[in-house]
Amino acid sequence: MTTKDLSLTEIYALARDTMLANGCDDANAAALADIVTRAERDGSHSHGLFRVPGYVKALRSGKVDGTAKPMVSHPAGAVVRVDGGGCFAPMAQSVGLPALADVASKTGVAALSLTNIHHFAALWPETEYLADRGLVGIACTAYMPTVAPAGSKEKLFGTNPISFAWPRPGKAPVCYDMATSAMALGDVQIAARDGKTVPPGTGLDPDGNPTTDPGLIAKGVLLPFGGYKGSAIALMVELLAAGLTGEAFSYEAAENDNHDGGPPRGGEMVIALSPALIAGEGWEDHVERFMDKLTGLEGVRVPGDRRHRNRQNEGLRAINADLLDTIRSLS
Ligand code: NDP
Ligand code: PYC
Repeated sequence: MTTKDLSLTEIYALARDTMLANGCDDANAAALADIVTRAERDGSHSHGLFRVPGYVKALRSGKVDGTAKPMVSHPAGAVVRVDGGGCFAPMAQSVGLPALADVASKTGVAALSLTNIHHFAALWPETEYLADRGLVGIACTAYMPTVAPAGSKEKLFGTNPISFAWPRPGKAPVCYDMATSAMALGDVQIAARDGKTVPPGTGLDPDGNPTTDPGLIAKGVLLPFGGYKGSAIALMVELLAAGLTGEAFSYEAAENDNHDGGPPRGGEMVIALSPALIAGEGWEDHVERFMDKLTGLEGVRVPGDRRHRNRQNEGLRAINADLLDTIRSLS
C-alpha cells in the first residue's frame, strides 16, 4: 500500500475544505473535520478520512443537510433530546453532549436521545467527552442490515457499535468502542481494499458459506462477535438506538435510505452516570485499586490504551495515497 504523510493540521484542513466545498457551513464542516482528525490522530483508521467520500456522497445527494442547526430540548427531567435536522452526528453531539453532561452532573444519571442524524464515525468521542468531565458514558447507534442474528444467515442488525468510558481523574479513561459484529464493516472494506484476508468467523459469502475473503463478506453478511452473546448485545443496540429514540431500526434505515453510499438517517442513545453522585466520596481510589489488580495481570491491557498512546504522537500520519487522491478530487 502506498501512503503519503500528512500532519494533523493538514488532515483537519483537508476534511474541512472538502466539507465546505460540498455544501457544509462553517459549523458543520468544523464538527466533521474535528471528528475525522481525532480518528486519524488516535489510529481509528476505518472511521477517519476513509469515511470522507461517503460523507460527500450524502451531501451531494441531498440526504444530509450540511447547514443543519440541531435543536436541543428537555422533554423530561433527565432526558435530553436533540433533533439533528438531518446533520452528520458530530454536529448534533456538539450541542447535545454539553447538555447531557450538565444534567447528569446534577441528577446523577441522564440520557441523550439524538434523532434525525447520520452516524458514520467512531463512538469513543462521545463517551470520552463524558469521562473527561468525571462521568461514565455509554453510547450506541444502529446502522443498516449488515449482520445476521445468531442462528440466521440473513442480515437484520447493523454493525451496531457500543462504547463505554469510565473516568479516571488525572489519567486517560478506560474506554472501549466496538462493533457488535465480529469485525466493523469499515475494517472489512479496508481489508478488501488492501488484498488481505480476515479471520474465520467474520462472515459469510452471498451463498451463506463461511469465508475469509472480505470482498465476499461485504457482499454477503457479517456475523455477530461471540455468537448468541454478541447477537444479544446487537439486539440491545437496535432497541436503545432505535426503539428508545423513536428513530429507525437498521432495517427501516435501509428502507428509507437512497443508498448513495453515505450514512443512513438514524438515532443514537448516549447515557451518562455520575460516580461522584451515585457511589459517593472515595470512588476514584476504590476504582484505581481495582484497575491496579487488573493491569497487574500478565498480558492484560486496558481498552483505549492503544488509541491514547497514539494520541501522544503529534507527528505525521501515513494516509493511503489512493484515498487522498480520491478526497482531493472531491473539492
Ligand atoms: P476493535 O475490535 O478494533 O476494538 C474494540 C475495542 O477493543 C477497542 O476499544 C480496543 O481498544 C479494544 N481492544 C482491542 N484489542 C484489545 C486487547 N488486546 N485488550 C484490550 N482491549 C482491546 O473495534 P471494532 O473494529 O469493533 O470497531 C472499530 C470502530 O468502528 C469503533 O470505533 C466503532 O465505533 C466504529 N463503528 C462505527 C459504526 C457506526 O455506525 N458509526 C458501526 C460499527 C463500528 P483500542 O482502541 O485501544 O485498541
Ligand atoms: O464500520 O461497520 C462499520 C460502520 C458502519 C457505519 C459506520 N461504520
